[in-house]
Amino acid sequence: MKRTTYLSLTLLALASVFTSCTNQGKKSNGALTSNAAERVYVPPGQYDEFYGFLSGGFSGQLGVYGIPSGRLLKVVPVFSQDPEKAYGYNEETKPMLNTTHGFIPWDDTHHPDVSQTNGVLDGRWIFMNANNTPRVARIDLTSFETAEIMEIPNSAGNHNSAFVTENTEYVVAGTRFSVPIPQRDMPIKDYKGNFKASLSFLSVDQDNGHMDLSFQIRLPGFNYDLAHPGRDKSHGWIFITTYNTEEAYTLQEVNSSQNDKDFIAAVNWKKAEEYIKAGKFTTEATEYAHNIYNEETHTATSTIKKEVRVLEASELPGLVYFLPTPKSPHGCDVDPTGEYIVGNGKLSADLTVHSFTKMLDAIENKKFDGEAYGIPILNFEDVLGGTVKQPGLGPLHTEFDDKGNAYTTFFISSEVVKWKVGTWEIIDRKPTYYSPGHLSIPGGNSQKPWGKYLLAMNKITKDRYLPTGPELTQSAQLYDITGDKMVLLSDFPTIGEPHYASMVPAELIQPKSRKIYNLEENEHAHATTKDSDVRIERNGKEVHVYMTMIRSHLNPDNIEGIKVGDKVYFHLTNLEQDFDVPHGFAVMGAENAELLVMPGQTETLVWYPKKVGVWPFYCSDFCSALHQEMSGYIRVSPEDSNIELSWGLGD
Ligand code: K7E
Ligand code: CUA
Repeated sequence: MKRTTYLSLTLLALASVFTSCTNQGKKSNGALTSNAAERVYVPPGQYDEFYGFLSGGFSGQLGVYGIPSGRLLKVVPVFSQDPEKAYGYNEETKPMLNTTHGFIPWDDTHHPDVSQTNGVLDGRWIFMNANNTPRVARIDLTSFETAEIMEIPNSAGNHNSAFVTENTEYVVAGTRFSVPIPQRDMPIKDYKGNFKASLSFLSVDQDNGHMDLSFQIRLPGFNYDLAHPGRDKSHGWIFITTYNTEEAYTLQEVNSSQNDKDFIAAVNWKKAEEYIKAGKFTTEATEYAHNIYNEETHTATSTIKKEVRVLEASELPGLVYFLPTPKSPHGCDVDPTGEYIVGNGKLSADLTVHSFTKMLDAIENKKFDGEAYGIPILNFEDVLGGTVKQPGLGPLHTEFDDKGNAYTTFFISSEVVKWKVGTWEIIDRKPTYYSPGHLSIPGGNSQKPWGKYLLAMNKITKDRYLPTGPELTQSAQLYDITGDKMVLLSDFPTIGEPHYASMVPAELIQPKSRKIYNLEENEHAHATTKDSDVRIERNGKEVHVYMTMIRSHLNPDNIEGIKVGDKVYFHLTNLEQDFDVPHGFAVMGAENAELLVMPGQTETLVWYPKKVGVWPFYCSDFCSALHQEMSGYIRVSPEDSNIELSWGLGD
């Protein structure tokens, strides 16, 4: 009792310190209330209410945070190598990073999106885009591991990605840059009419999550920025912002901002399915990698696929329509009812909201205002659902709560603005520190938002954190949105640059979280599931060490007969069948990474002995009281020595 009182007093004191610091000289903001600290405080030993999945931007990874505390729980390696977990370094996961450009160990990732059932987040998988070398990843939310990566052909700058339809029928991925398709050597100045864009539909197997590139839609050579699928009444459509409808290829900051309106492309993917069924596609030769991690073999494979089905938008009526939208729109967001499509025109004074019902009517009654490359442009006035007047400067993204409100970030005026869907009136505005990109509400891009928290992800954080040299951390800010007015609760630093985030109630994921890999189900080609199978095999200069790990020894722990110039494969199997007992493996002079082997799992590290000597190896994860004893020696002899292979554990 006494302790509780002391604690809350401390928190109150802390909170008031925060308040006075943050609001220095700008008291009127009043964003941070006195009990903010309590509202984000998760006491030791207790769990957060939500998982927050924040893209790592140029780190290529996915950050997993507890919300509301902002505590970092895990960095899931996705598109970048990670020496902490040996992802992309061990033999098993290297194929995950294979592409038709070779092994690509880095990317830039922006948009995580959680799988849905009936328009509601279901917590099975999370999909995420690689911007630079176009790919889409699927992360399994039982293991929190990257389970699959699909390269996207005929795409360049896979920014407009990865967006999940209402029953996870498809993950949709659009190109940002238009390019020659197929790629060829041609003058850049011949861009107009010759460069093209692709919108890819990856179907998802509902049993195992496996993706398949079902088809692509070929579109005019604009830039396609962001998208959201329709939901409920607009299910079957996807809406995509375009910019650079000028088709400029140089000094884009000027030349792509000429047109008063660009477009939101409304794509009818149910219609696309009909066209596919009716055989209205062409099968084009191309190349893309499809990489899958198998949980039984603990090993990934990479397969190069060779063709894709293509639907030509300009030749297939009813497939695509353009909704004029001012002015270089960035975010494209659909409200929970599926009726309203919000276009966030970066250079526009107002927010433009299109009506899905009006759009259908305009299509039906051919209320067109010309066409672009054979695609009808709908009449602006006839599809306009409403306008939010002068809400702020530089709108980027919008999300929704469960009470009919929308929240939009403004990059230039550095704020989140809350407005009412349908009446378009502004209800509240709160500053962010500073320059937010995306914002996220749990389920805020689905039919069912959990309108409790809003997370704004900020690009600039000068003066918010202790300086760390020229590079400052990027940051997320959490707001309580249960009341009429938003309440700023906390700041927390993030890995890389968070663009979008998906937040999911913990109860949808926590009960299904994997604890171990069953040793009996370990189908790894080089698994050693019992100590009697421990051995070393030489095949010319290749040496395979079949080693086990259990508290607190590595078996074998003495190895002799290795020679300079050998290629040594350490195949490590963790024999533990207990939650939270990984073992690590490190050997002196390793060029790659340590291994971090989960209970029941097998992983392989390749080691090139270059120097004669006796070199230690050890477990790199503090696993027990005798962790420091979990080690051994490997003797390396000259290349021409004739010392026999031998190994052992104890005498
Ligand atoms: Cu606005 Cu890449 Cu979604 Cu960043 S994007 S902010
Ligand atoms: Cu095993 Cu430390």
